[in-house]
Amino acid sequence: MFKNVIVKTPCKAISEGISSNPELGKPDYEKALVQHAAYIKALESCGVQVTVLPADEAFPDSCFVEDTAVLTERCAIISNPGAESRKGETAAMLPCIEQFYDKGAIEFIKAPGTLEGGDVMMIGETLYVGLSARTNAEGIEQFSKILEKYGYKCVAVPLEKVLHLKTGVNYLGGRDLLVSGEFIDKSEFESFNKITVPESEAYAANCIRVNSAVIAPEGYEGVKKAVEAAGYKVITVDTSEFRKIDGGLSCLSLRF
Ligand code: CIR
Repeated sequence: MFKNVIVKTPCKAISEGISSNPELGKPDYEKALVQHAAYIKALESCGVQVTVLPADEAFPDSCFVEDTAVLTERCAIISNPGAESRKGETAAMLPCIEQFYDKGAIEFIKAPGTLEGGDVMMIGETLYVGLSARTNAEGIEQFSKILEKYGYKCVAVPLEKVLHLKTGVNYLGGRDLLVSGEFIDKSEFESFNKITVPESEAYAANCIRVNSAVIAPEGYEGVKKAVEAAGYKVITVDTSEFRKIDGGLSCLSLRF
């Protein structure tokens, strides 16, 4: 069960966020605010307490708080984003995390190691971490040592195409994983029950399970039906503006 969620209000500079899909256009700030507010409502309907941090104009991608930290029951790990323009986001997040964790239980990924939280998926006591364009081998090495100290296991998963691990694989509950593209056949996940997302709905592989429900992006009926058929209650929210800069549902929050 998650009790807490941290989110950050999108800033006006969101229009300058990093995008691998410039053909989708730039996010509309006003629309992003409306969608973000609906996202918070959806989270609250799942019984979590949402901490909303103010917008930070210095960092266009700063609403994607997931990338700044990995929060577990036993420790918080402050990341070191691989994207140059995002590195300063972690310092801004630290005071908030200090309100929830003892100083001694806050760890840090340090340069030359890089790691972004979007590359980390936690299933029980195992944390899968993507070796990606944003998370390097040194970052994973540091992460693994930290996790070992707290009794967690780390499994590295080399990525081939997607931005982050959770762009294409997300844990729903029990043994259920939502998988798309390169994750359909990866050996690391062969023992799971896989709900396969078709290429045409690949964006919706990034859903989040929050207590009694799965929050999914609006407009991906195939994924919604498949997740419902697996026995989950689904809540949908419109994420069109975040999608324009490669942001999904998980990226917008830290859940713990
Ligand atoms: C970036 O490229 O860093 C942002 N535009 C999108 C971050 C998405 N975060 C995530 O998947 N955890």
